[in-house]
Amino acid sequence: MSRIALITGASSGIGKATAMALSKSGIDLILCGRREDRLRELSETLAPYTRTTILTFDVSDRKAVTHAIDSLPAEWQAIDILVNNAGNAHGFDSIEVGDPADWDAMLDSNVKGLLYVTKAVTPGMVLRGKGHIVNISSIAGKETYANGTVYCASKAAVEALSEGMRLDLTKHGIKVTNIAPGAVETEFSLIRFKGDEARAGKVYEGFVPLRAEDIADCIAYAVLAPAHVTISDMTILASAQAAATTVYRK
Ligand code: 8X3
Repeated sequence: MSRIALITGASSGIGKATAMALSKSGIDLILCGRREDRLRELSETLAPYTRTTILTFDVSDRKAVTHAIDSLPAEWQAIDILVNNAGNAHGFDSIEVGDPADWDAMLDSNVKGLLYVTKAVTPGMVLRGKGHIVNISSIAGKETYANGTVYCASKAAVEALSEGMRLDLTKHGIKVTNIAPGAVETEFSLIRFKGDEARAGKVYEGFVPLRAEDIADCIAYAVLAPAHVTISDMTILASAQAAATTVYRK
């Protein structure tokens, strides 16, 4: 029987690339996101490879998360793999001028949203005595950089949550993998800089950034590892990147 994976933030970037990668291994997919049109398009692209279903909700809306996941038809309820990918950076400011609305948005999706989805999915995994949770953290969860304080704090929380989930859930046969990407060229910087394309483009200038597919390959590797192997942590940097903000540009 094929496995079922639920991916949050599946409409673009790392989430979408992960859906593509897992579909090639015949894993059935629950594609979650806020943009239904994009999810439908992805579902059609994946149709030759695997079965998919769509859930439209915002991870930061606790009731909507619970309602959406509880409403899954019986054949989709036994989720084997949860990829907690939804999250973003909002704003790039020194702490004294940071916008609390940006802080709320980051903590609500990157931390609380991840928890809400985990809460909706893990009881079933515990009952079945198996499962795999993949949390998408960041190099920013391991290093704090100026102007990214709250984003970094939100990802440091993801690091702690991955560790804690592993402590709580290993006894139930559930694996936990923490994935920490460096500079990946997606909509990430465009959202961080609120649509300023020139500023976002500069982040990836003069070196070859990671592609969403590079991270998806790592996620697929962790998910497809043999039953007795847990990939607990992976940090993936662009080759020109020595640390979060140390990038050698040409
Ligand atoms: C994104 C990576 O280094 O731009 O999570 O903060 S970084």
